[in-house]
Amino acid sequence: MDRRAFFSGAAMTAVAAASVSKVAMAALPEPVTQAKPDTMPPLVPHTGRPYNPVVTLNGWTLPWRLNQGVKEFHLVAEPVVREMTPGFKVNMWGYNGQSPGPTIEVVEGDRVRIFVTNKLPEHTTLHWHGQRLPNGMDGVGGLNQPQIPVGKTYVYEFVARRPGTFMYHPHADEMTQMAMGMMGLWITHPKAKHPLIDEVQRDFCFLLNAYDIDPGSMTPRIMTMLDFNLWSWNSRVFPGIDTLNVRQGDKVRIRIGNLTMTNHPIHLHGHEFMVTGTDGGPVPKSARWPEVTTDVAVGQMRQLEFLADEEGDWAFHCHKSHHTMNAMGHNVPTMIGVDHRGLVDKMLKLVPDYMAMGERGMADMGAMEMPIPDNTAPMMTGTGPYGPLEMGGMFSLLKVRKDQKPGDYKDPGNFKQPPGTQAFEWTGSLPEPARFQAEADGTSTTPPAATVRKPSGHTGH
Ligand SMILES: [Cu+2]
Repeated sequence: MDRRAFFSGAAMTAVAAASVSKVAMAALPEPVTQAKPDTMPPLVPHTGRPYNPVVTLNGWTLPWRLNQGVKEFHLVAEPVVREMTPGFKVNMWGYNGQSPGPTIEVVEGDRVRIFVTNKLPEHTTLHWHGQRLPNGMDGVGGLNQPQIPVGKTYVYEFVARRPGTFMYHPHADEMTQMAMGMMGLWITHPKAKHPLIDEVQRDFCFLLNAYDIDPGSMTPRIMTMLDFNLWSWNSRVFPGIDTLNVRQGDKVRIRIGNLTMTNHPIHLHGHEFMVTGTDGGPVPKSARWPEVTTDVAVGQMRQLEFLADEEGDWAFHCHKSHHTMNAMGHNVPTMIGVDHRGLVDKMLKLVPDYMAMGERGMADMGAMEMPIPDNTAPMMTGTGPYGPLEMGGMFSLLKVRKDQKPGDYKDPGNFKQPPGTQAFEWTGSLPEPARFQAEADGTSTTPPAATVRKPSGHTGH
């Protein structure tokens, strides 16, 4: 085994496996793991109070066992390999086989016990973002509890006191552990009809996260503060993010938590939504207004709700244009308008692979899919029915279909626009451009430059 492979994974696995004995694990709820990056169907509750379960994009919900009225879960913090998009695998840290960890779903009033086993190469804790709980259960290592040493299992116990969308993440060496992908979602469903929580047909959730991974490498750089190059939803980038597939007329809820280092204005096409909740709880009806974009700031959760009444394939993405791209260099000069003629031949003598790029904009990149190192994602990629989408990162689709069956989350394929409802090429004559009429006639009503009186009493303009 070469040195690099030894340090990249094998050593960590060996340490972890040796340090948690089988006997110690036997009395705990069986740790369930999941390696597939697909969106798993909702986990319909088999015990306890019923509720309408959520669907975690490219994720899953952790099963529990009911032990004398207490819902018991078992999270295992461990190194994982996450496929961010087909062809691109990353060494991350996560829970139960994946980053993010599985979603935990409970009901308001549930007594909950979570076993947390540490199979990382360093200590960790778990913090339950947004929960009302006893101070000693809040999970800030060194403050509320000792750190969970390597190989040990700690138990957290509390009552899920208020309904809402929450998150979990370590509060121990946070910079490293969150940069490596340690996080998950927590949903507390209301125990009865709630005046501020509507019933919905589809309830999706995902976390916003970001990584800095050099093209061709497999492990995130953990010291990065600003210049991340992979902007992901549940540690997946477009085209690896599953689409949100709904039936026309469904009431849809999407819960989005942000555990990156910057804000993300999340934008939905074709519909307007209301923000019906935050990690502080449901928003009073009088404080809601319609939006098509809502900013999800760092450490926040936003819960969007809308009626999916327009058929089609609607883009759904972060509105920061650099967040809908995959790994790239940022030190490329803008070449728009630069005349490359003659330059290519000269450059080819010096640099055999030289390629002129960007003189007409960067759209050529979408179609070119230029050669890239193994194990990364093209900067602009994905193909739709009409050509390259020129997207990456935080981008997916809301697919609204008349014939999507209730409870069916399968991708219905591309939307076929009905005849006469799609933008088309104009082939008639084009009129000559004319100056704006008032300006051309000299009948402009623009007032003459104003005279400004300066404080000193002098006039100027
Ligand atoms: Cu963004």
